[in-house]
Amino acid sequence: MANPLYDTLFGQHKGRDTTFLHLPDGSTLSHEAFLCRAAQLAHALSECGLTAGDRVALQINKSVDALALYGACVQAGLVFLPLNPAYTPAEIEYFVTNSGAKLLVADPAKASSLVPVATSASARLETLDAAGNGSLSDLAADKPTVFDTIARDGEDLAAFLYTSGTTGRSKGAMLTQTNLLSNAQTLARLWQFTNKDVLLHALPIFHTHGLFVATNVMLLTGGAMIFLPGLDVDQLIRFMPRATTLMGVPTFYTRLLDHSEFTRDLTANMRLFISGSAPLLAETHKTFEARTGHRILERYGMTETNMNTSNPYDGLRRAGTVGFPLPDVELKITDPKTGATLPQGEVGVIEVRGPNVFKGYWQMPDKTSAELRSDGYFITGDLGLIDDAGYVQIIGRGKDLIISGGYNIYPKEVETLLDEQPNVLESAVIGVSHDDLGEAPVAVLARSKGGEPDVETILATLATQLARFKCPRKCVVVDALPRNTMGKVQKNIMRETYADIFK
Ligand code: MLC
Ligand code: AMP
Repeated sequence: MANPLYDTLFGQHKGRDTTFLHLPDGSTLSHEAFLCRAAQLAHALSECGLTAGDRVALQINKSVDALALYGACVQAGLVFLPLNPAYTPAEIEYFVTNSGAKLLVADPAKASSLVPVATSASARLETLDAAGNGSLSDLAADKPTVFDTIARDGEDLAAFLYTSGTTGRSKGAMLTQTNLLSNAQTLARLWQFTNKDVLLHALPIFHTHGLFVATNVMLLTGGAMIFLPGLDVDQLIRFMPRATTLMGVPTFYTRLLDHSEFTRDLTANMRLFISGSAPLLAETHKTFEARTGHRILERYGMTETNMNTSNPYDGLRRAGTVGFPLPDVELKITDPKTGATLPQGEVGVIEVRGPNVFKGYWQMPDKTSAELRSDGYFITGDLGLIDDAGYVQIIGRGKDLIISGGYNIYPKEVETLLDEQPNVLESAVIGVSHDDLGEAPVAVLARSKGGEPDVETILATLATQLARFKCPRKCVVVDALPRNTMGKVQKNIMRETYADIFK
């Protein structure tokens, strides 16, 4: 029976003893061994009572089993819903409840704090740690290493990735098999991946970049990954001579450039460095080329759309641009007020259409119709233009969003909590330029009449409710937030005022 995503990414490798994963301890895992583990986990998921279309939420550290669980979900027709291990139980509760996930897979160390979450969401709780131990692993241990793949078609859902909104709660972006597969096929062709490639994989696998762009392309083409738990630049340097490609957020590249052992010689075996998820400064692009002789290939994507544009593999990779629309993606720049298409060179909202564009937000028809036009164009909320040579440039964001080290922070979510704190009249959270993370959140608190906010206590309170990466790195207290004559808070003025706060 057909299951296009499973058959094309995973099933094609059945019986192949080629290396799929190189692990930091020197061990390797073949494609066949990986498929066997995924099949055992698929049996374990079935034993948990899950059937096609059910959501599986997981908040576990990056590991071989975490990746095998992705394969297991695809094979069993389940919807894969990975969550950042940095999220607090309060954040997880929303995702599990909203998605109606039937199963939550957690790290054993966090399981006790997630029991109330699972109970209130009526989800079953199983555990799995980075070493492959836990109750789900126990269930999988004695299972057969083959599993009858559940039939699915291209329109069936394969994954939910939650993305926050400028207003209200996070939205579950529903991604179909075709969304994922078409994008992997396009990228693999464009970036000329083959089974000879070895990708240095140091990204998290709960976001589009590390999960779909990196992993799906490598599965599709049969190459191998040096699979690292996270970004440790010493490790990148150690493994780089054995790799051919790297995908990273801009912080990867600025940290590499800060390392004295990152030299042209070290990159001699590399054929491609790819950057995305946040703007790569033209300066970083140029410094990188001067140091290594490689021009970083920058591309642009989103949770809702996978990848939309890419600089060319052959041809000029233009610093400060995200290249051309992918071959199967249509892109236009529109007037934010009227939706009319703007001429080349003018700044407007970037809209995209193609097989990569998601199906909508889970159980949020209003939000879906506000962002996904009936003709299939998705309104990205990014502001950009198409330059004279056809390259897309991202100029800014129409949405109030901070991207810190490739993670999205929606100021509204943080401001809502800050506004509830003692002696805070109101707050504004802004993104300020940060050498390492690109930008980082700063909170500006307006004191209430006669009161003084206790910044330290406020930050400590926030840390119990929000993932650490969302917590402001600096907090300033003022008498009043700057407002324009219409009474609207002027974040641009605050961004200027505090521009040097991290210098
Ligand atoms: C970690 N911390 C961050 C942070 N990452 N703070 C702000 N922004 C970040 N991105 C905080 C931790 O909470 C901790 O705080 C401290 O920094 C050290 O944590 P760490 O885990 O040791 O950090 P580090 O390993 O240095 O991680 C930095 C990073 C990582 C940049 C390598 O954040 C990362 O891998 N980012 C990639 C994100 C990504 O994959 N995005 C793709 C989205 S998909 P404390 O207080 O506890 O000390 C997408 C679509 C597309 O956007 O186009 O690709
Ligand atoms: P996410 O919701 O996490 O998928 O983040 C998607 C957002 O990241 C996009 O809407 C852009 O604002 C931003 N983004 C992704 N790639 C790039 C890039 N190469 N340059 C600038 N911004 C980017």
